[in-house]
Amino acid sequence: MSRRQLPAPELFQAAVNGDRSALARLLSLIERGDDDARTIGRLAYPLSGSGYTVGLTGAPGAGKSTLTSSLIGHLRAQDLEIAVLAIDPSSPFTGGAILGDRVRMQDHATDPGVFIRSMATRGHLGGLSLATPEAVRVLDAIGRKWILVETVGVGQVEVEVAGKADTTIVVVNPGWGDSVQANKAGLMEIADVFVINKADRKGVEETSRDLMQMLDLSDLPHDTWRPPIIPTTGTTGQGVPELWDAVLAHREYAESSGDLRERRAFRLREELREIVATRLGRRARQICSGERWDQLTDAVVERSTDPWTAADEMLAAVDA
Ligand SMILES: Nc1nc2c(ncn2[C@@H]2O[C@H](COP(=O)(O)OP(=O)(O)O)[C@@H](O)[C@H]2O)c(=O)[nH]1
Ligand SMILES: [Mg+2]
Repeated sequence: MSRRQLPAPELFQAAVNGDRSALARLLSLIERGDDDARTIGRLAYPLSGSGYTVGLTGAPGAGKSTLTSSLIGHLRAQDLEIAVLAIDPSSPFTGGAILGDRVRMQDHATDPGVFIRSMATRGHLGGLSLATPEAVRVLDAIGRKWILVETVGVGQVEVEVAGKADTTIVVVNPGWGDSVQANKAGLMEIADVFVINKADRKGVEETSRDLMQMLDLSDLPHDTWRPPIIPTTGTTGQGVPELWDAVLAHREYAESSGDLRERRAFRLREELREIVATRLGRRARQICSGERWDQLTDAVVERSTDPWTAADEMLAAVDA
């Protein structure tokens, strides 16, 4: 049997044993989101929990992929094994942006200590918010201690996906104050660490001041953790060690304050709610078709019943 046809549990075992192509296949199944994804989710959950996720988010072109690549270099120099997920909700699998990321990350392509994967879910954002934590969990379950997740922080849903990391880095550029591409309020809310990337350009100090002002004005509980602001130049790696130190400091804070445990619990509750909602949605689509459905809609159209009574009847069949 070729690997392509291996059942999900065998693929999972192969991935746990270090088979990278099995891992890639698992992530494709998760992306697809059908029964296999659920099987994988059940297998991965008990083995997960020791990995730590670091999210990088920000407007397109802010330099997230470039920074990620620099971070990989920094972490590999310390012999840390990492996985990188690049999430792009808008690009199809072979899209230009993803290809660009692959090319940029090619330096690390042959390093067994690094696993890089782009994910997209064909414009279905609900799917993405379920697929992302599941993919992270698989990488965690196979033993990656650091999982970097790059997401484009443009709209509300994307920012929500981005905010699901243990530590979230928000990447901005000098002059961010003038840009309208990013969901600024949302990004402010999820930032644990700010990066002003492209610090080789002018305007770093103004942007830093703007950010500090925004932090001062926001009513977030920054008395416990105030996001540091780190200038970086992704293309040269300048500032990357400082960025990583800030991530480590946030991790330490999150672990010792109980914030991490609280965040993870909150995330799991949200995820569970979403799983239930997704399943109910699917069930709703199933029952809103077929013979009984046709009869009831006809009855409503002919005014022999009203929509509310008809809905009660449909739902009675589900509850039973
Ligand atoms: N001048 C300058 N350009 C950068 C820097 N970091 C990234 N870039 C460039 O900005 C462009 C977008 O970078 P990319 O990493 O693809 O951004 P992403 O869309 O946020 O992932 C690329 O052409 C990079 O080479 C930097 O620190 N300084
Ligand atoms: Mg990118």
